[in-house]
Amino acid sequence: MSDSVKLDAKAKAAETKKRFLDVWPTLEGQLVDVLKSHGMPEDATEWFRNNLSYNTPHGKLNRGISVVDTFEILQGRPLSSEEFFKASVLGWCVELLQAYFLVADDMMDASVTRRGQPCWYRVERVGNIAINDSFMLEAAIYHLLKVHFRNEPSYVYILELFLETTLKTEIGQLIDLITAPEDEIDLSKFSLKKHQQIVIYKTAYYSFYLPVALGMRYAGIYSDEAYATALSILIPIGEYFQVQDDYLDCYGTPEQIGKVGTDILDNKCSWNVNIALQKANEKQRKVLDEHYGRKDAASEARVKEIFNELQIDALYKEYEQNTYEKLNKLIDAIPESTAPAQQYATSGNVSFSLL
Ligand code: GPP
Ligand code: MG
Ligand code: MG
Ligand code: MG
Repeated sequence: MSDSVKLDAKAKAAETKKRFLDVWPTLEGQLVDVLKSHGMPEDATEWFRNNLSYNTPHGKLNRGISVVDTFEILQGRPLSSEEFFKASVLGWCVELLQAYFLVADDMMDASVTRRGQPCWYRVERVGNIAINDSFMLEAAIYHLLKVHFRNEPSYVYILELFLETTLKTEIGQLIDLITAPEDEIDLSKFSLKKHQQIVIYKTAYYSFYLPVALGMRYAGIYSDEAYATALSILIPIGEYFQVQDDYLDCYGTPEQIGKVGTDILDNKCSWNVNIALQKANEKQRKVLDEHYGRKDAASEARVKEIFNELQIDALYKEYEQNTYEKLNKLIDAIPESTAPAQQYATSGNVSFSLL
């Protein structure tokens, strides 16, 4: 890709992000109005507004914008304002799903910060109310879909996509959690196979397949084969993305990732520990057995020392390069007939600026 084409793509992405963000206040207003229409007191409407605005619009927004991009690529022309707005509603519903998951996930993982601010449950006066707040973020999705999509032929398909993806993600979260019991640390239960199953279910479906499938449904695509092709690429991309999340949990700075990693303390079946278990000698394995998943900073530091001795950092870079090449091959192998209109396709290599 030439420098000027790259610049054009960057400018277009910045413009799309700005237009996407501009849609949010309208949707937030419509959601807060629901409580007003039920005659709720001011403190309840303000609570819901804070819940929405604290937890929904401050992320990277890749998932939400991906719906808009998919829809536009499939149209093969710039979107009208109304089309942009409606595709953005679907995108914001994906961001609400993500907000719902993150508020709950941070409680389950005992996390401290998210997107550079305290996790919602750690905000003064919130605490366990965050459980109900996460449910309300989920309910917000179905309200917006009813308001904006009830008369669309794709309505039921869109509902089905949200519901089925939620179930898959919750199954993924279940296996993530029960593979990481707090009181029964047994590293022999971990494996890369198990890790792969966890990450596909807890992350790949909702983060990568859902946004693209929504764009396809709204564009009126009915071919099962087209969805199967999308799945065959997007699940491996999602798997890569969660391996990167696991890697950064240990090696990313809080400034870079907006959160403090908890995977070692939480006894998580993460990519780092699985690779470490494959490479460790007897002595290193003993340290991992004694210190992984213990809720103290000294044990966490001992595990990090072993990770450094085993050069997990370099092994991740190698994994990343190999995966990048594999994913590009998968994309190149898609038959031309299923490829979208050329001038709007993000043809060539996948962009990995997924953070
Ligand atoms: C990422 O796991 C997966 C999720 C956020 C899905 C949660 C699903 C629920 C049903 C609650 P993670 O814990 O590694 O993410 P992070 O590192 O961002 O905390
Ligand atoms: Mg987490
Ligand atoms: Mg988690
Ligand atoms: Mg993580």
